[in-house]
Amino acid sequence: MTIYALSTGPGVSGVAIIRISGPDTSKVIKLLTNKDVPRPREATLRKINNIETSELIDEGIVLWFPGPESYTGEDMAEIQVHGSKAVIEAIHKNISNIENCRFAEPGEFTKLAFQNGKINLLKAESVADLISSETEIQRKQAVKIMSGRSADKFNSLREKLLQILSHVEAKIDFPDEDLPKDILNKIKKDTDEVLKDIEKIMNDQKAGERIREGFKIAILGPTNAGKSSLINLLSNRDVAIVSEIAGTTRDVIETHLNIDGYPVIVSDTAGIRESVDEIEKKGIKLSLNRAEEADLKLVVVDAKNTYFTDTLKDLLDDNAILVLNKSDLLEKDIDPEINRINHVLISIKNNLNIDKLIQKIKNTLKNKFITSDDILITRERHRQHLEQCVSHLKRFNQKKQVEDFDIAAEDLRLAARQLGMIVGKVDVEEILGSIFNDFCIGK
Ligand SMILES: Nc1nc2c(ncn2[C@@H]2O[C@H](COP(=O)(O)OP(=O)(O)OP(=O)(O)O)[C@@H](O)[C@H]2O)c(=O)[nH]1
Ligand SMILES: [Mg+2]
Repeated sequence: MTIYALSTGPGVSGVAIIRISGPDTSKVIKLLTNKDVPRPREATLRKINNIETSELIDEGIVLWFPGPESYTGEDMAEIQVHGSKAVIEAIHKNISNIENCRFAEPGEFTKLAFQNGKINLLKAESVADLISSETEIQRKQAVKIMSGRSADKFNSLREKLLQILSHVEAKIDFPDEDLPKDILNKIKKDTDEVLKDIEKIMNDQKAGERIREGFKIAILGPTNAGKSSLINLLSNRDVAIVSEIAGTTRDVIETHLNIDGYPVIVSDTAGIRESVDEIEKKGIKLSLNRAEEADLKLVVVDAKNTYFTDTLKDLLDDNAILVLNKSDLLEKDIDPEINRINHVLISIKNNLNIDKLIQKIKNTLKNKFITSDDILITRERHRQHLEQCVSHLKRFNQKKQVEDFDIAAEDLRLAARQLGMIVGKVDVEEILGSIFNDFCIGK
């Protein structure tokens, strides 16, 4: 099958690129241009014609990438035309009428690249991450994974396991043979090393996933404290309704922001108070759920009314910043007991100390992402394979006795397989769908 799709963004643009990949690519180009394919990888101006009527559709650049030296590994071409809906549609329609040609599925070009051994699975995922990166730190992370550092690490750990496995298998295959005495100790020591390495990789506070998905900040506190006013201020637009009526916000309101390159998802929540209203009670429950999931809690309280219920006290842990709002209304000093807690005193109304609050948020983000240089895990999928690997290795270590050796080998094999699945070194058909479905068409 030969596939085709628009690879540039939809809508009107100066230039649009249509990509074609598959065995009939050269036929497509010949039919559309009425000429032979251009020289490989040389931008060549061609007239693109309607195949049936020979009527000119547009003029553009044709690039010919004969396989296997192409992105997908197959014969490929790119047609660069004017980015008009009508031009793109006309070209698509013409290609669709050619035998064995069909519109590409989301991520199919990259999937082909992986299947044809052009890139590994981690690189394929990082292509998707780079395309969807919105902040600088996300871009940097995607490019780093793309360069292959994580793949190298996971591959080397897998190689180590396979090496240990060969020692174990030697022992199984030649049970009577006198293997060096210390071989058992070495096997144990080597697996322990791999185990420690993996546990270290996993002990990353999920920074990689946070960078990819966004750092979760929940705004919490009693009713009327100014929580919705704060989310509006941070996002620079009216995302939530603000009113002097206590209990205005009922649902969780979420907005994605970029704070100094760090991607964050801020949620405004229902004010916490004793309530008999069923809907409000549900809202408060959602608030408390958000508090649990959050990487950082902003507990907003009215500065002149700082009575803390037990629920509010519970929220103020290491992952919380206490925000005392409405400083403009403050007539006397803050309650000395509250003053002792680390806090920021602000007035959203008068725009006072907001920069200080943002600085405090930024510092927290920086501290959380401080290990960003060592990040190797960017998706839950990677973490799950590593967890599985660790549990197989632990099982293997328990069976270190000579008698258990043949079953122990299976644990090692399974552990190595899990590492292989991260990079895509083993049969991974089962996970392919879920990965490439996240892509957009034309990638
Ligand atoms: N004086 C003063 N009023 C403020 C300040 N910040 C917010 N307000 C007002 O306080 C009231 C409540 O603000 P909201 O942002 O709706 O409060 P909330 O915490 O979201 O309230 P709920 O959704 O009911 O839980 C509104 O009338 C705001 O205009 C401030 O810094 N100073
Ligand atoms: Mg509100």
